[in-house]
This record gives sequence, structure tokens and C-alpha cells, in this order.
Amino acid sequence: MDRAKRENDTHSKPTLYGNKRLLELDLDYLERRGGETITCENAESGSKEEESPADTLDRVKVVFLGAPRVGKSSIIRQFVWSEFCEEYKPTERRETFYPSVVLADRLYELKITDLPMIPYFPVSSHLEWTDFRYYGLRSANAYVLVFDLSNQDTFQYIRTLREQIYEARDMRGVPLLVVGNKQDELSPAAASGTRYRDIVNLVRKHWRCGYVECSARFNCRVVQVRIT
Ligand SMILES: Nc1nc2c(ncn2[C@@H]2O[C@H](COP(=O)(O)OP(=O)(O)O)[C@@H](O)[C@H]2O)c(=O)[nH]1
Ligand SMILES: [Mg+2]
Repeated sequence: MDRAKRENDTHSKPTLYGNKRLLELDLDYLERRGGETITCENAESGSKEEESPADTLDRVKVVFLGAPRVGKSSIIRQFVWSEFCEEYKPTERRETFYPSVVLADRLYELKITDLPMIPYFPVSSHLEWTDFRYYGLRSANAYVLVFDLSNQDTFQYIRTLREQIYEARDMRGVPLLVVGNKQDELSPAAASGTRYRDIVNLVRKHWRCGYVECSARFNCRVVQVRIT
């Protein structure tokens, strides 16, 4: 993140982009007022504090997407709170987390968005603005697309979603990370199968994006689920 650019953006005149940012803050505020208590969790110190709307200005916005039950919420909770729940609790509404991380001596303040399943990525800004489910998706700074290594059918969902994301917006400079979760349940047979190899090949060689295999359950490589 280019600090000079961020400062420029903050002080820019109310251009279309500037207005969008303001509206975005208002929606964040409304979202917070909607009942859910959103806290600022500092992953370094573990401290919690109330978040004020102005605090959301300079954050790196990361959106987690993937089929239901692949472990998106589990990865986020393991990353932010170091906790894991065996029981499946479907994500019924948008949840937002605000961890801070230090990478290569730099502090990044993240805004991580976890969502109920979306049927498709909003292909136009009109869709994004008319349906609250899609709000903020097109302006994310990074995407984490999660599938379940023990149920490789779930890869198809992120494959389609990735195509839609690339059709919907300019992805230059926007990192996209693919995460294969539930590595603890990847059987040796599946790991040596052609389907698994095809997925890894496609992601690494053709999509040329980051690929991490992790287990939210055992907190294995969850910290490597990061955008650089
Ligand atoms: N074995 C195993 N189970 C996991 C892992 N991550 C999540 N789960 C389980 O998978 C289910 C769905 O997880 P959840 O995070 O709610 O999925 P989401 O719908 O993608 O947010 C829950 O029962 C979790 O306990 C993992 O790494 N290994
Ligand atoms: Mg969830």
C-alpha cells in the first residue's frame, strides 16, 4: 500500500471516487448500527476496542469468498482469534474483522469481510449498489478464494467466481489468493489423483496467483493465508 497515495485519497476533493468512499463509510456505520457489535481486534496485542467509522478509512479491504462449508469463517477466526469450532454455524450475515498484521516490518490494518454465499460476483456497480449483499465487493483490495481440499467439487465455485471477478473489474494490482483448506482431510488417494494435480497446476501455472494449503482446524499454515 502506497502511503502517499492513501494520504492523497483521504484529502481528495469529492470526486466520484471520493463520494463512493464517503458512502462506503456511511454504509459501514449503518451496518455496525444494525445490531452486530464490531470490534477492532489487534492480532498483535490481542486488544479489543470499539471501532469508530473514521477508523475504517485506510484499511486494506480483503474479501473471503467460496462455497458454503469450505472453512472461510474458520480460517478468519483462527487467524484473528486463534480459535476453532467443530460445529458448523452458517454465516448468516456479513461479518467484518479488523486485525492488524506486521509483514516485513510494515503494519497493515486489514478489514476482512466474511459473507454468506453469494450466487455470483456483482458484474456491474449497479448490482453492487442495489443489493446490499454485494456492497464493497468490487472495490476490495484483495480476494481470498477458498475451496475444500477434501471436497474438490467446491473448486468449481471459485473457478467460476474468479472468471466473474476478472470480467467485472480491473484486477491489475489486486492480489487474488487461492486457499485449499481442510488439508487434514485430504486423503493420500485424493492427493495423488489427477484432479488434485489439475487444480494445483491450473492455479499455479495458469492463474499465476498465490496458492496455500492450510487446515483451519489444526491452525496449520493459516498465517500463510496472507496477501503480499
Ligand atoms: N477437518 C476440518 N474441518 C474444518 C476445517 N476448517 C473448517 N472446518 C469445519 O468445516 C465446517 C464449515 O466451516 P466454516 O468455517 O463455517 O465454513 P464457511 O461456510 O466456508 O464459512 C465447520 O464444521 C468447521 O468446523 C479444517 O481445516 N479441517
Ligand atoms: Mg462462514
